Amino acid sequence: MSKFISAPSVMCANLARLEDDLKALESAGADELHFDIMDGEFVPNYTLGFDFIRAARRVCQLPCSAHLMITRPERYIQRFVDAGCSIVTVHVEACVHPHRVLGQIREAGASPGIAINPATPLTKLEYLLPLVDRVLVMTVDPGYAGQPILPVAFERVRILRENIQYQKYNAMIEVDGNISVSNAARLARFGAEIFVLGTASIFKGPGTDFAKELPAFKAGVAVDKNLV
Ligand code: S6P
Ligand code: MG
Repeated sequence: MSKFISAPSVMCANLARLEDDLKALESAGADELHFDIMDGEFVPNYTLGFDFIRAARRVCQLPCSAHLMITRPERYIQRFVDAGCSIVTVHVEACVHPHRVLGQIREAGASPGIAINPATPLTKLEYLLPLVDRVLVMTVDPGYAGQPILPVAFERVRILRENIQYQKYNAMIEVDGNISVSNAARLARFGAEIFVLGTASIFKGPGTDFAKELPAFKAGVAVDKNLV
């Protein structure tokens, strides 16, 4: 049976009450925290940084995963690991020498991931798949929460999963962007195992009851998976 790893997107939390939200996510059974790091250049937005991750680590024990939407991420790998990230994912479009950057992440003691935008050919990943623990397939153009899914995402996950299986690699597939119950179910059928949860799933605004929303989301996906 395929895995189901839930990765709530911290940028969608109530930042004014971060500690409450993180503790509630942890006790609701979230598997890891997804931190979106944006530099205003690779994507047209700014979000979280080192001190923010450090602060989250002080109040919550969940593994921290950094999704780096920044140009030349090799400059900051060690600092994200030092801030407490055990998973670091860089964009294939943002690295001039991705083999080197993925090696840097592994050497720093973290688990490397490679992310890919919806318009980038999957063949760009061909020589990188043996080096990563996960591939983050963007299902929207990165930069903002609350966007509609790009339908091409489904086919991309299916093709990538077939390729990973055929080559006998171990990389897991993570999906990010409008991961609603029905989209998650379809993506799971096609081979996704890590789901970034944002406004389309469990974040319903300040005061969200994660003890209710997270199990409801998982149950909904389990039901829908048999229907799609
Ligand atoms: C967006 C970022 C994502 C968002 C997530 C929000 O570029 O990489 O991780 O936080 O997509 O989810 P939703 O459900 O609002 O699309
Ligand atoms: Mg993300």
